[in-house]
Amino acid sequence: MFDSDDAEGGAPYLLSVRMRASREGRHLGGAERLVQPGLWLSAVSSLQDRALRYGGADQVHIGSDIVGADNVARVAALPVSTSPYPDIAGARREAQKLLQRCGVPGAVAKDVFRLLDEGPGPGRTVMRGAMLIHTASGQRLEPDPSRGVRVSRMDYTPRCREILGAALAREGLTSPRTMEAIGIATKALWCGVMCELCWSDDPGYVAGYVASAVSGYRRFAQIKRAGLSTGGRALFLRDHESVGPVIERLEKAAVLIDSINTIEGLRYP
Ligand code: WAQ
Ligand code: MG
Repeated sequence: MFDSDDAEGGAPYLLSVRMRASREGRHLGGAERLVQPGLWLSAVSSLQDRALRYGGADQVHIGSDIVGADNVARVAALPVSTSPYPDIAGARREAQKLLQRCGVPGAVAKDVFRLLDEGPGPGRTVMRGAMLIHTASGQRLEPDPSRGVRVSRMDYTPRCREILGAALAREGLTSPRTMEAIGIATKALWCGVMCELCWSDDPGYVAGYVASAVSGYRRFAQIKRAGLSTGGRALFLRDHESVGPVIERLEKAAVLIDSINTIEGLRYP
C-alpha cells in the first residue's frame, strides 16, 4: 500500500470530465477523468487524444461537471491477474466458473456470452453502457436497453495512475483500455455490483475480464473472436439489491482510485 497523494492539493472540488465520440450518430466510445482543477486542461487534452484514437469519429463531445471534494470516495484498485488460458474456449470456461462462484448459474453465463457475441442492444446492436443482470434469474434490469448504464465519475489519482501504469507495463499491458477497464470494474464492485463480465466491441481487441471480490480483476488475453464488432459489459446484481440506488451510484458517485494492493498483487492469486 502507499499513501494517497498529498501532491494533489486540497482544492474544494474536482472536475469530472467526460468524453463521447460518435460517427454518423453512432456511438464509438467514451472515456473519462476525475481531476483536480489544475489538471483540467490536461485531462481534456488526454480525452481528445483518446477520442481521435477511435478513428473515424465525426463528433466528439467533452463536458465537465464540478464535484465537491467531500463527495469523493477513495478506494483501492482491484488486484489484477491474468488467466493462463490463451484460447477462447479455455477463457470462457474459466470465466463461467468465476461467475458461478458468485452465484451466476451456468446457463445464465452462457446466455450472456451469447449476448456479448451477438450485440446485447436492441436488434443486436452494441450498447453505449452496460447491461444490468439479475444474478440468479438472468433477468435484464437496465431501464434503457440501448443505452444501458454507464459507470462514470471515476479515475486514478495521478500517483496511482503512474504506479499502476508502470506495473501493468512490466506485464506488457500498455493499452489505455486495460487501466480504464480496471477503473470501471473497481468502481462497479464498490457500488454493490456482485461481479462483471466484459469484452470490447473493438474488432481488433480480443481481451476481456471477469471482476469480482473473490477473483479480483481476472484478465483473459483472448475471450472473443478477432474481427467481431460486438462486445459489451454485464454487471450482475444480487437478488435482493434494489436497482435504482445501484444505478445512481454507478452513474453519479465520484470515486478516486488512490492505491493498489501490492505490486505482487498483479500476479494474484
Ligand atoms: N460504463 C458501462 N459500460 C461501458 C462503459 C462504461 N463507462 N464503457 C464502455 N461500456 C460498455 C459498452 O457497452 C461498450 O460497447 C462495451 O462496454 C465495450 O467497451 O486489456 O475496451 O471500451 O484488460 O470497447 C477489456 C479488457 C476491454 C481490457 C474493454 O471496452 C484489458 C473495452 P470498450
Ligand atoms: Mg469500444
